[in-house]
Amino acid sequence: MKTELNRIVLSGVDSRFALVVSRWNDAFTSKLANGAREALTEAFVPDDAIETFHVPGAFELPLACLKAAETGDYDAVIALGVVIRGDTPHFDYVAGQAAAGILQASMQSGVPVMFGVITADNEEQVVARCGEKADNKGYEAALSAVEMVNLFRKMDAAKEQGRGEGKVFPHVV
Ligand code: INI
Repeated sequence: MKTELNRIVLSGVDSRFALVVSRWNDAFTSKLANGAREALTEAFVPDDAIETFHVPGAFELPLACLKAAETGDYDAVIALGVVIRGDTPHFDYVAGQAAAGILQASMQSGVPVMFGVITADNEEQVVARCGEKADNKGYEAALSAVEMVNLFRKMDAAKEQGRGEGKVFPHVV
């Protein structure tokens, strides 16, 4: 089942985002980047609040994401890549390390780093995930990035106000 998108009103106002895009399978990753930009634009993020960086392949995404996150210039980082099983016998290494490294970049920096990487058995599956809006993994990752930024703002605000003994949603038991 697909992630339910647009389930809440998201605002990316006053937030900055970094897109880290793999050049491997560029014909597809460029579509992911376009999808991500579209989602950010719809969340009221101006163009000049979106920075794009390119890396050679998905394996290089984690380090570049960590570096971007550690600048402190971005509220969230969005990693975009495409790894196709048919292309390489080391698919599992590239895809697995990209996923693990992206999570590590997030945990290490404390900045949300989104996993906008398509891992697929063949090109047909990739095409299906590079489409429009909810059918575009970049669009989905960017919406999730905005959601995380909103959540962190809410958590920070609640902490500052000392509400609910540290609970973000004091009404939730
Ligand atoms: N990188 C990808 O992003 N996708 C792939 O499908 C892929 N294949 O098939 O090998 C790929 N390999 C390159 C890898 O990400 C590194 O750039 C390379 O190994 C240099 O470190």
